[in-house]
Amino acid sequence: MKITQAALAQLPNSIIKPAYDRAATSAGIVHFGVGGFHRAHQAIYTEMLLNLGKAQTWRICGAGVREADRSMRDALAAQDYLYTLYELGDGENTDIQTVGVINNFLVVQDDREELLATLSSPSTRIVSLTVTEGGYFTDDSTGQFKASHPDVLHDLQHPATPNTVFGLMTEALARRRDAGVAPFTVMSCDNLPHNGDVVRKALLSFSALRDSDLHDWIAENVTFPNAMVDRITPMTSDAHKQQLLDETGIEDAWPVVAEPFLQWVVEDKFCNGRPEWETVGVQFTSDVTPYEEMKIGLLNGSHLAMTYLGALLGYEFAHETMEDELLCAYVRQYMDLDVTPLLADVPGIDLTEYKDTLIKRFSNRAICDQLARICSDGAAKLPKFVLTTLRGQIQAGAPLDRTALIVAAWAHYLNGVDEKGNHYPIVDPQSEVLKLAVADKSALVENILALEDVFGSDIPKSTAFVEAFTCQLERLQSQGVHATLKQVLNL
Ligand code: CS2
Repeated sequence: MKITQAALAQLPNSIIKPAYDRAATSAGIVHFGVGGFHRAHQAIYTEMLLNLGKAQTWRICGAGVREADRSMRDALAAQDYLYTLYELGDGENTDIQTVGVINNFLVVQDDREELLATLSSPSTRIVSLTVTEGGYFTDDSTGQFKASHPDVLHDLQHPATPNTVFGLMTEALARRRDAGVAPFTVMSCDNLPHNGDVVRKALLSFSALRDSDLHDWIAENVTFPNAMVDRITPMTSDAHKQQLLDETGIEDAWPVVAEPFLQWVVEDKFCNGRPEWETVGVQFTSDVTPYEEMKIGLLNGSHLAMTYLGALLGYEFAHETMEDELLCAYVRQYMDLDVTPLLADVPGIDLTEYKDTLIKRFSNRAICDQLARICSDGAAKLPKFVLTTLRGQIQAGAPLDRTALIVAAWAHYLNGVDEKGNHYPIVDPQSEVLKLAVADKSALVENILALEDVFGSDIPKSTAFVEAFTCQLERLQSQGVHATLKQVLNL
């Protein structure tokens, strides 16, 4: 059965459905980047509230600026913006839910004026974003806004017909200010350390280049809460869709698959109101830093620790890396010996338990989380997920071999062929530059470390790191993954 508003009543009772009248509710959030993660996380928290009869004015209007967003828009529009959340846990009670929180979807290429009007409307009180780690036009090595990026230049030259998220938000905020309408909160839900500060810096940099008065108004009136977000959400594969159809009879063009676990810790800094998300388990705090450092360092860092080595071994899914004893032991040592010593106390969290839960979550066989997904965009992920840990270790004079192995595994992975001789694509906006950097084996170390927007200018200056990196890379090249792991584990 295809899911649509009309079909809702015929869905089996085992499926959770919107418990509210969709027609009697309206949107208060515009969200840029409606991918799997948003639909399994912020959208679900908001749907839970709607199901409790709350948040009636806080439904979500999807927004897109990329070509790829059109396909999600088309899939959802054909289903009255309904979609299925397909939870998959190992032996846990899992839910299948039809989600009604999205009420519209606008992509800039087709609906620019309507999108600007929605962003400018007093009813829009939060603009949220999951535009990926690389979507903030920020140079990772300096933290500076990439003001000379062609898309930024386009939007500065055409302020009333922008294409980027920052051009759109700035134009909408200008219209709000001129009309005496209160601004919206800008809330990043991307996996970035201090994501609120990052989006603030990008928006203020952009608006300063456009109009200094507008910049000052935004700086004074708009808030940018930092947030820690967490839920493992694989790419929806054809196998997932088929499994859903076989299990439930539901035919969904783009369901979202996720693990049962979900967590969101947000700073309570909303300049124009917010849904009562605390009612459904969201934790509000005045400082999200210890939570995000824990989550990004331990979860996302470990993901990178397992993924490049796992891909080199020819594994396809995250759980297979946990079934590999050497790889699993290495990931746990990385968490315990490298990341944990650098973490501050996290209020209310027992780190040992947290790490045990992570291993369990990574071992979930039911979701089939693709290593290809985790491997993608390495050049943007490494600096945020691993190099912060590395910098802390360099400063502390700690041993660097395990962390250096993550970087070496990435560099070796960029050759595009695993230990079984199978070729795979390098999915990264910078793939051409990266492939070039590893093309000449004799200059590989220098060429990789010369990628300044990944490593900055400080990391290549650490002789301890360069030595550790070179050693791990040589072992991977000459002895392979398992032999390298044995040595790093002192076995
Ligand atoms: C992953 C994340 O993309 C990645 O590299 O580490 O998407 C991860 O699954 C989520 O952050 C979990 O919350």
